[in-house]
Amino acid sequence: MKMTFRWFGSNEEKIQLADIRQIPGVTGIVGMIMDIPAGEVWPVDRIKALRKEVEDSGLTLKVIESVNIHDDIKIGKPTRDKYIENYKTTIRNLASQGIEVICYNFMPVFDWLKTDLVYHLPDGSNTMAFFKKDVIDSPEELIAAVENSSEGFTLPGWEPERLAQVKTLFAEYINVDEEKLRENFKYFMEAIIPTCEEAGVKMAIHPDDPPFSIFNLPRIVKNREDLDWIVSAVDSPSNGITFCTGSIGTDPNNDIYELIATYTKRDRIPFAHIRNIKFLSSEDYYESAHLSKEGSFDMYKVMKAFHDNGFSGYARPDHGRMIWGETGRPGYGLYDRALGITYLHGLWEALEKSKK
Ligand code: DNO
Ligand code: MN
Repeated sequence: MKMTFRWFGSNEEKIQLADIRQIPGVTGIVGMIMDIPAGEVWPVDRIKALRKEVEDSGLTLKVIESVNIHDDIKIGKPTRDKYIENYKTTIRNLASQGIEVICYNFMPVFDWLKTDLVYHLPDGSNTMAFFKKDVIDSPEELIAAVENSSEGFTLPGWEPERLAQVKTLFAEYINVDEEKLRENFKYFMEAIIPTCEEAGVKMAIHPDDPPFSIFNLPRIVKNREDLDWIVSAVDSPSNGITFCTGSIGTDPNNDIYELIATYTKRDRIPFAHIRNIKFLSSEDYYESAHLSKEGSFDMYKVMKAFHDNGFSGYARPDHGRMIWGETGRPGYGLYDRALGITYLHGLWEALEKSKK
């Protein structure tokens, strides 16, 4: 297991590489170039500059999260071929700078969704939460619910100025059901996987968050059946999964320990997001601290499933709470993620030593 920390860039957040460098056991950054729109080529000089900045601070840059997929690819429009060519160029450019893993998702229109970005816990910290009743009939109602409970923060991608665009996109998905979305996924993967193999890059799909359909949009990364289909759609080690416990595990029917064991054994997890959640009902939950006793997952079993099946990929603690008065991008504070890392390392060390 190689422990990493997600970083959005020096212009994007207060946390600096020098801070991350001081978290014990962290060797690398999960990086991103925020201002390149989905569909455009990532230029080599931009990647090189990011790499240099990260390496100068004593860390490595081996994982990118995310190179987002243009909606025309997911919808299957004729323009998709141009975007696929751009994606291939981006893969080659990233590989030329030593990148090994590209995390991405295949969710139509928008990325992850929570209904509360600032949910207060009794200990004085706050975290993100999901209440199914707030994902009502329309995007507008959802936005209102989020605004109400999030103290000025907005869901990324749902900013008011983007709403008109979001609505047009919804209309474009009208004829895209799950079958069609799968077909479009396969078309995309068949086109890019040979490039990945050649360049030595692994694609790692992030599960849908939450793992069910919202506003009638199709979703194809929700459960074991979906994951099985995905890894077989193009049978290559370059077609992998970002195993995110806190997304796929929010459906209580998904046995995360089993799933981790299965896909680790099959060598299809180049990247893992490891965190805990606390169920408030079978569908509502908040993102708890990482410890088993703070949430609903058995984190020892999670780490054991990775460990005992030979996990050697990159991992990050995923989201954390906001603690000790920290403010900023919800889920991405420094302190609670650092605490989470230390705990995950503790579990890992115990697993390593008890094996001998
Ligand atoms: C949330 C993240 C996601 C993830 C994308 C991957 O914080 O886990 O935004 O980066 O879904 O493409
Ligand atoms: Mn995740």
